[in-house]
Amino acid sequence: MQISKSLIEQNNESNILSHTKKLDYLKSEIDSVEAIISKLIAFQIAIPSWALGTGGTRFGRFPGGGEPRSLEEKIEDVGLLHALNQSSGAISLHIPWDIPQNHQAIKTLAVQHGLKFDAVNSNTFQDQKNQEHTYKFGSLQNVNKAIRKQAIDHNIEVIKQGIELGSESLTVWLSDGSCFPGQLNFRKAYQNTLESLEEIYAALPENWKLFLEYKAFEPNFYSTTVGDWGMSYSYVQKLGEKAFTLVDLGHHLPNANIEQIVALLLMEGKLGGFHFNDSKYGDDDLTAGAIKPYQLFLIFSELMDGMDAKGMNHATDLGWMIDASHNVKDPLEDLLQSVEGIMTAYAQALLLDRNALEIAQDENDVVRCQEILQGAFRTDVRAIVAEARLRSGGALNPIQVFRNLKVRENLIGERGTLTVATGL
Ligand code: PSV
Ligand code: MN
Repeated sequence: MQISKSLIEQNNESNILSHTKKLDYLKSEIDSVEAIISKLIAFQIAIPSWALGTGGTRFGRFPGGGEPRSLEEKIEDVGLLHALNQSSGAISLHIPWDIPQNHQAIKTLAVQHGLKFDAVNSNTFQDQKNQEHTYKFGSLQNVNKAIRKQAIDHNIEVIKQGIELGSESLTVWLSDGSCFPGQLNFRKAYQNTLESLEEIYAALPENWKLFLEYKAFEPNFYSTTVGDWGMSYSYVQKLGEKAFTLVDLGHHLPNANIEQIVALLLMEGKLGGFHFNDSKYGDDDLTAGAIKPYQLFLIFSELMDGMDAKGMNHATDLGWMIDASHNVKDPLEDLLQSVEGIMTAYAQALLLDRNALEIAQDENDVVRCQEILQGAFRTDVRAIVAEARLRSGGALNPIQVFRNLKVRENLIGERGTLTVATGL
């Protein structure tokens, strides 16, 4: 299914009056509205190929039907999102879930939908059919050299796939670790992992980046070999200038101060990118901004402060991606909400009067600091975000259009009710 521009325009017409009223009000209150809109238009958030189907838990899965059955259909789904919001212009593939049969045809299809290929992701956390060695006791950390080599070779193969598609980064997330005290020698596991990563790093093309994602626990429950930002930082620091830490918002211990982590990684030149999602308890992979929108805003405030201090380009100098999926929403509606949540936090952070905040900080005026910060957070910027979509040819209200056009019903008609997308 494809959504035509004229259908989006028709729907926009029914919303334009109330939208213009809200936008005019914001323009009368805020000087920087036009500058914020330009930045929002340039900002794109990559969609993970594995979030297009219904996620599940180990207790069950309740698919809604019409899920993409192939890489081609995953690209079509991201194309639908991008047509609606004009902010999801990239897809991130997970190998081997998404191995292209014909790279040129896949690239052409992506271009037709206005999409680029974001980071490619390797998978050494599952055993694949016909795989020689098991990753039960880890991959890059494994005590067995042949297993480490198999995992290294897989990552190098993923880089090759990415080169064919025009991707420019590899994200490595390892489930490596241990479930019980004494199971693993921490120092040996670290050393093996580092040496394995060095071999993968050596296979990176000149213009590529390697993102090393950390996670506190799960599936290992006693130790994780890249368990937090400090560990990831220590590896990427040793690997070299093309290696960076990737922050997945759900991968911290409860109440971690993620905005501070982000600020320091950025200051050290080692922040590579994000996997956005939200959570209450663990790696819940819920819609970005659904549970802790203030945290998302604070993260973006630190990002803007740190990126501007280094003269970085907001749109291109970090990897922006969603990593969410779950059981009870339509996955495409959920992704539309996640993108909206991220754009809202970005717009609010752009609104923040950082000069005023700095003066208040330097005067230790804690009350004023909070007033300034929360003044930006509590501004309803939805009309600004919608205007950015409108100007780039998207929908004022993407979910309303998705529902009015019966996109899910159409996808079920095309693909059937029993489809299962590959991936988690
Ligand atoms: C692991 O929990 C993770 O966040 C990594 O990014 C994986 O590649 C992804 O989820 C998919 O399982
Ligand atoms: Mn992730």
